[in-house]
Amino acid sequence: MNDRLKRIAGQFRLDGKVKEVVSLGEGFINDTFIVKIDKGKPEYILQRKNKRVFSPVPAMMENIQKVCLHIKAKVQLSGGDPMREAMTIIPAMDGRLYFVDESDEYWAVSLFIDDTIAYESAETPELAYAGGKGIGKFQSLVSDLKEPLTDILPGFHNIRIRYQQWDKVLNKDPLGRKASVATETGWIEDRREEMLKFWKLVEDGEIPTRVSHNDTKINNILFDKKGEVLCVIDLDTVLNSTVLNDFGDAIRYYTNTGLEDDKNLDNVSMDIGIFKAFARGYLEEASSFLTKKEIEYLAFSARYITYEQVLRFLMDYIDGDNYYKIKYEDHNLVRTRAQYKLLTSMEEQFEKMNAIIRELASSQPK
Ligand code: GN1
Ligand code: MG
Repeated sequence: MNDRLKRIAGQFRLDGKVKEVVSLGEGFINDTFIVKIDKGKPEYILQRKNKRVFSPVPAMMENIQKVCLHIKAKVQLSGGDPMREAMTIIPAMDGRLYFVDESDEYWAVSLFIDDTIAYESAETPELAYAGGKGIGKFQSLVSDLKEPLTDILPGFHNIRIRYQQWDKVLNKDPLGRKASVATETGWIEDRREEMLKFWKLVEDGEIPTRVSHNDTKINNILFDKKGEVLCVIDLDTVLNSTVLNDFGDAIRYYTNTGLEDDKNLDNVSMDIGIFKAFARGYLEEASSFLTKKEIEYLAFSARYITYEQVLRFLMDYIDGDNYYKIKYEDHNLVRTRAQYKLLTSMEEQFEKMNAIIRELASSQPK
């Protein structure tokens, strides 16, 4: 395997000869490696892109490149370091942004940004505040990127399309698991109407469509040693959608007092202090371009994305675990229940969340 990985890494325009390829991280979708070269630095990130999820991969790489070049140009203008504050995609020998191997698998390489910290959870309000600023700044940097991105993930955070997938999977019930998850299925059905009502605002343009990241968990951000956000990474899901997805997904991840797949549901709840800290950082950067409607729905977006995540995990469980990597048989069901617990905690604290957003938004300079 390692020789194969070294051979694949060697297909890219690296600044040296490949010495070693080491596995990295725990992504649910792609496989990620670090590439070391003989003279030491720089190092590179090599990823096998999941072509079942991202289709077509070349269009995804074009999207990523557009976003990276746009950010680099702006960082340069403001006197920052474009090699550290934006991702750098390394092309293959033939100039393409990806390489297809003999098994028809897609690979891509980017520069590894060193001297940074990636966190798995937001343990302190300070970190959540910095993360909020980072996501707000990212959105503000791409807010004037006018070229449309290709929709390589139709319906990614679009609940209307999710329901189509859901209805199909439930009808098919390939492993006969549906009967055993009637309670969990009820959680989804009970909220169908309110979720569609929210999504209609996006469909009708009352909530605008902008460039958004769509996968804002904390480990998709690199922090510098001072604790500030240096660079937002994992751009596979950059799309034209609502930026509320980014806020909501970050809240889902940052505020969880337990794990995404916690077996002990007592561990899982939404930490309102972390919510407030993230929202404060976010609004400091984003309130200048957000509309009133977007601000009004910020708190709800956390419920929306968490709900969608419950649906996605449960749908994958019923479908026979085809989408998310799992570590044990019921993993997707455990994830479903843990995310549902988080959702109910958000529902219970919803009035407080809205009050915090109103207070923070009203104290921002206009
Ligand atoms: C996936 O690949 P990763 O781990 O960053 C997923 C997200 C989910 C997340 C659940 C393309 O993200 O949408 O929220 O798992 N990415 C894709 O933790 O489906
Ligand atoms: Mg990731």
